[in-house]
Order: sequence, then C-alpha cells, then structure tokens
Amino acid sequence: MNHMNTSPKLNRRHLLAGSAGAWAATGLAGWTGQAAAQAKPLPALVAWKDAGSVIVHSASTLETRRSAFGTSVITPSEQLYLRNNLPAPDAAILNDRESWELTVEGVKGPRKLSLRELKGLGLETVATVLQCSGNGRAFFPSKPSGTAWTVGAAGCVLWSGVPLKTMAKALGGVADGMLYITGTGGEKLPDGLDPQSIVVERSVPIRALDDAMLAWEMNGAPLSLAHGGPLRLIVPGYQGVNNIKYIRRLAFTAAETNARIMSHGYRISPPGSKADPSQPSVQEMSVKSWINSPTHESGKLVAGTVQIHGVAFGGLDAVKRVEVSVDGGKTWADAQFIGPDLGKFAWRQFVLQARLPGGTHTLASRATDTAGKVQPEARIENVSGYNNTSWADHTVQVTVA
Ligand SMILES: Nc1nc2c(c(=O)[nH]1)N[C@H]1C(S)=C(S)[C@@H](COP(=O)(O)O)O[C@H]1N2
Ligand SMILES: [Mo]
Repeated sequence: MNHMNTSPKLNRRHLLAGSAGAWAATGLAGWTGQAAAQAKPLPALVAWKDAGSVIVHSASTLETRRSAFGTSVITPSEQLYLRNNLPAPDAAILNDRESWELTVEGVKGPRKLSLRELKGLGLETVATVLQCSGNGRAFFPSKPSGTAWTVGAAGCVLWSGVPLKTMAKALGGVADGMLYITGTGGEKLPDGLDPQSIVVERSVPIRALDDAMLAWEMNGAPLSLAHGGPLRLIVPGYQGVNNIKYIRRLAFTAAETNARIMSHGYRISPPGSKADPSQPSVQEMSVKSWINSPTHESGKLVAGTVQIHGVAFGGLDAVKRVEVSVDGGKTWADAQFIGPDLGKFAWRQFVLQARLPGGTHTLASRATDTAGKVQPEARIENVSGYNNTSWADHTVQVTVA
C-alpha cells in the first residue's frame, strides 16, 4: 500500500529533477538522501522546533516525522505540527499576555475579558489530540490540492486554561437561542479584501460547550505564538481548524458564521463537486490509529521479536481497542494499550509484540471506539482530501533480513 502511494511521487520527482536514469540507479535510499539535502529550513516562527523531527512543507506548514513520534504519550512542543492559514500576528502580542482582550458575545452579560480576568475565573487541564482534518491527505490517489500531510499533522497535547462553560456562567450564562460557539482568530487581515473572505472564524455546535476551553498554556509552558498564544480556543474531539489560535472574539451565535473558511472551506465535497454550505463541515474527529514503529523509515530489520507500536484515538468517544495485522489486514491480533490514560480526548499508545520472519511484511492497525465504531478499511473520497481514517492507507511495509 505504502509503496503504491509513494511511487507516483517518486516518479514526479524524477521528472522534475530531469535525471530519471541516474536516480533510478540509486533507488529509494538515494532519493531519500536527495530529499533530505533539499530539506527546507525551519520557518522563523518555529525556529525553536526540532528540525530533525519534522518535515517542513512550507513557511506555514510542517509535520512531525512518523519515526519521530515517541512512546510517552505527549507530543513535545518542539515536534508538534504547524498549520497557519494566514500569517501569524506580530510576536509583540506576547509582550503583555495578561492584557490580551477577548470579546465575548451571545451571553447574558456580554463584555471584554482580559487574559488576567480569565485566569481568575477557573482552571482546568485537558489532554487532546490536535489533528488537521487534512492529515492523511497524501494517501489520496486523487492528489487533492493542499498540504500532502502523511500522519504527522497531529499530536497529543496538554492544555491549561478556563473551561468555556465557567466563563459563560460568569457572564450570566449563554443567551437564549444560541446554537453555535463561534471563535475568531486574531490575525491582522490584509487591507482591501472582504474580511469574511479571509478571516479564520469557525463555528462548532453548542454541545461542544461541555468540553471546550480557553487555553493559555501548552505542555507546561505559556502558549507559543505558533500554537496560538496568548489565548486559544480548544475544542476537544474536534478537527484542528476549530481550535482557534490567538482568539480575539468568542460568540455564542444562533447560526454558523458566514466566513468563507466556514461556508466553503473545510467542507466534505463529493468527488467532482464544488464546495458549498450544504455539505458536511469538518467538525468531530473519528476513530483512527496508525503504526509509528517499525516503518519503512526504520531501515533493515533483523528477524525476531519486534514491538509494533503506534497511537490510537477516537473523536468524542474514547478509543477502546486496537488490533494489529502483520499480513496487510488478512488476520488481526489485539494490541495492548501502554502508558497512562490521559482521558478520552487523548490518544493511547498501543503495542503488539510479534515475531517477524525474513521477508517483506505489511503492518496495519485498526482501532475501535467505545461507541463500537471501527476504523474503516477505505477512505471516503472527497475533493479536498479530508478525514482520512482508512487503515489500509496507513499501512507500512517493512523488510526483515
Ligand atoms: N487563528 C487561527 N487559528 C487556527 C488556524 C489559523 O490559521 N489561524 N489554523 C487552524 C488549523 S487548519 C489547524 S490544523 C490548527 C493547527 O494548529 P497548530 O498550528 O497549533 O498545530 O490550528 C487551527 N487554528
Ligand atoms: Mo488544519
């Protein structure tokens, strides 16, 4: 599977390089070396990231390398993926974090709250999987436009902040008739453009109020600018785009925002169709898992016992079970969860100890959530390459000497 998916890219690189003959002679290892030599430098915004653990796609997009995911649950901030739809605000907004102002609307007592005031209202910590809805897009044979994320546009992160419902209560409660939570990003918008066409503003259903949080801390440190400091909306169980960075307005609203990123962006458009507001929006995540080791990146393995490990998570329902296959999905065995359970919105690590004889093996993992939903074999085709939870697309091929 993996080879089927990567070889077209290989061919394209050959053509671009215009030296297909020479490259064919060096094989895949040679190609990998070539790609590494051409690796893009870390963007200034995330110059503090661990260059060796990430793949830089562009100045505003980078993902964690599959082989860099560790086995201690939390994704270190230095390895976490980055995705910015717009240039981040000026770093000066972090000079006086406590004075950052959030405008709150759609409550009985609407007002502005400074971060200092928010910190006085309440405190909670939650672990969530932060995942871009385009994670796994690289495995769509239709080659949708957008970043060709493989598995690394995701991480498991600890957030500290105030529960949204505590904040709403402090302002008299949610006003009557409100059905959505709408968050607006604090980016400076370019002049001369209709703000609605470009603003990062998303609405999630009001039921997200049970778990949502306004966070100022990530993995034990004040929230970095790259990840949304000084203040970010966290919507546990929902796709990355709904977790609004540098949030400047939080509104309980009767309808979804008309912002383009909501009405036409992040829609699950059937193949051949144009995005439109009647199509499903990218909201809750669904059950998914993948193997992080061993993979095709592990190099040659020696026959014997191997710990096959990876990560698994649900959306709003916790992950309950993971099965692993060493024969491309023909037969399955139950994997064990390892490490602490950080709650239903965190991912769990799994391991299956297996004996692998010499030869080439296709390793697969398949997760089930507490609602009984099973990670599907096939992706659901859609124009933009969202929500790829296919276990078949996430298989890895390993060669054992
Ligand atoms: N204000 C703002 N919030 C945003 C975005 C953005 O561009 N601006 N990008 C969204 C998208 S598409 C994703 S996947 C996540 C990425 O979060 P990260 O960069 O902290 O990993 O943030 C979301 N929140
Ligand atoms: Mo995203």
